[in-house]
Amino acid sequence: MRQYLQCGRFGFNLDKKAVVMGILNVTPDSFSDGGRHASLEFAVTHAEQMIEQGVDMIDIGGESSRPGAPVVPLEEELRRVMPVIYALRELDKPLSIDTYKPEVMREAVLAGADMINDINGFRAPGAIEAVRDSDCGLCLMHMLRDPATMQQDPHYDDVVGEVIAFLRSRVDEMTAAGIDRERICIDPGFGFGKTLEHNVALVRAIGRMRDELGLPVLAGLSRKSMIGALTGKPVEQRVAGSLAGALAAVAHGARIVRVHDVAETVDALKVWHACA
Ligand code: 7PM
Repeated sequence: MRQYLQCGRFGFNLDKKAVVMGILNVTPDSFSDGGRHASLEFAVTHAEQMIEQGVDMIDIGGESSRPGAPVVPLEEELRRVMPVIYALRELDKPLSIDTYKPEVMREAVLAGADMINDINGFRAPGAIEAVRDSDCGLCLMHMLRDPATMQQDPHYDDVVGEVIAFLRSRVDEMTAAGIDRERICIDPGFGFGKTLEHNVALVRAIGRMRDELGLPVLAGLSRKSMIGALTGKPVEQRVAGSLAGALAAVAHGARIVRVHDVAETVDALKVWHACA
């Protein structure tokens, strides 16, 4: 199976190696807030640092999807995200926008975003239409219910089968709308309505997911509670655990890893690919 992902101005050949998506949070709680100007400066500096460290694409997120976190109003999300897209566009790195709001998708695509990363799998009314007529990449993630309720005693009869079935139905709806498969990658959504056991089963099933849907898999394990549960470490001490998670995902067939710790992940993948 050939693994390629069309991402706006860029195209990724994923046959031989995995690529690193660096997380850029532009939520005001991700730094000590000194106002909008300071937060834009902070985001640009962080992005430049990730580029120096060898990041392959930058994932810009303006809404925290933490379970129970307050929903960010549309206008506020646009105020956070749009200046960052404009500021980073000239850096010539693929820009992904982490949003489930169709209006943000539309604005981001107009501003030249290369990828839309939707934790909601483009289920919002108008989401598919918002991205259909562009050539941006699309990350389609599985989430159980919604961020407010997803971690309330998540249950599956067959977690792998159900996640694959969900992703298949979303891919089918998007391709039926005329979207090219080359634009789509899939993501089991680690931590989004999953217990530790569910997450582990899904890491082990990445190869099956890729083969059954014939699409590249993105894995986001970085600093998540799964890493905390396995190591007993708080979030600021999860770098080594997250690296092991990223390598395990790649060993199982993931081709995009979404991470906070770009320098460490880039090094780990260089060694991994040389020895794999
Ligand atoms: C609070 C809770 C803050 C959870 C942030 C998060 C993914 C994603 C996120 C993922 C894709 C985090 C998450 N996770 N997009 N966005 N895949 N495609 O830990 O796993 O980064 S937000």
